[in-house]
Amino acid sequence: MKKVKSYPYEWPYNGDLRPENTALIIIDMQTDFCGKGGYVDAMGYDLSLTRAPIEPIQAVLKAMREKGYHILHTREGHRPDLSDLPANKRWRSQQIGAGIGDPGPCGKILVRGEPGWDIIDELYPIDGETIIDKPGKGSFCATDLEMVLRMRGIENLVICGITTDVCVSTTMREANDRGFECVVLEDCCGATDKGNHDAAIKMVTMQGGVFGAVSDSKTLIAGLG
Ligand code: C5J
Repeated sequence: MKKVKSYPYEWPYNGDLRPENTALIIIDMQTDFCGKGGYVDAMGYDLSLTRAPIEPIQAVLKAMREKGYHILHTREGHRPDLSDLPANKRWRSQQIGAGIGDPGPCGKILVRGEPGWDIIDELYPIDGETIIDKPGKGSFCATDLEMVLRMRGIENLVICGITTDVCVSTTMREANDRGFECVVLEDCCGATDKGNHDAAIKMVTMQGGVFGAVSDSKTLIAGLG
C-alpha cells in the first residue's frame, strides 16, 4: 500500500502504486510550445510560462526512470501533407498569426518532422520510451495510446507537460473517463496564461477529485520512496 500526498485525496485512491502499473506521461514538451521561434512564440505569448515546468519535469523524469516506471511522451502535430489538419484549426491559427503548416523560424508550424515539432533536448525520450503522435489536444484521440496502456497493464497515470488548460487538461479528462487513475503535477505544467493554469488545476480538485488528484514534483518524488 503506497500513496502520494496530493489534493483532494492521497493518490492513487487504492494505494496500488507500482512501477509495473504506473506511467509518467509528458505532454507536448515541444519547441513549438516552449521554444523561441515556435508556435506559442509566434502567437506572442510569454515563453517563460511554458518553460517553467522544464526543470521540475526533469527531476520527476529522472526519478521515475531510475525506479523503472513506464515513461510516455506525446507530440502534437500534423502530417506533412496536412491531411489530418481540420480546416477550422488551421484557419483559427492563421487569425492569430501562427498558421499551422505555415513556414516559421523552426520550420513548418506543428508539422511532423519539422524542428519546431520535436521534443526539446532537455526532455528528449530515451530508448524504450513510448512516443505518441497526436493530431489533436487529447492524447487518446486518433492515437493508439489506450491500446498501449491496456497492453502494459497500466492503471495509474502521472500527468504533466504543456499546456495545462489545453492538452494536459484534455488528456487528463479523456484518461479519467476511461477509468485511469490520474494525478497532475502542478509545477510540472504550464499554460500561456497563469490564470488559466490555476483554473485548470483547480477544476481537477472539485467534486472530491473530479478528474483525479493534484500534487507536485517534490511531493511525488518523495512519495515514490
Ligand atoms: C495547444 C497544447 N495549446 N499542447 N496545445 O494548442 O496544449
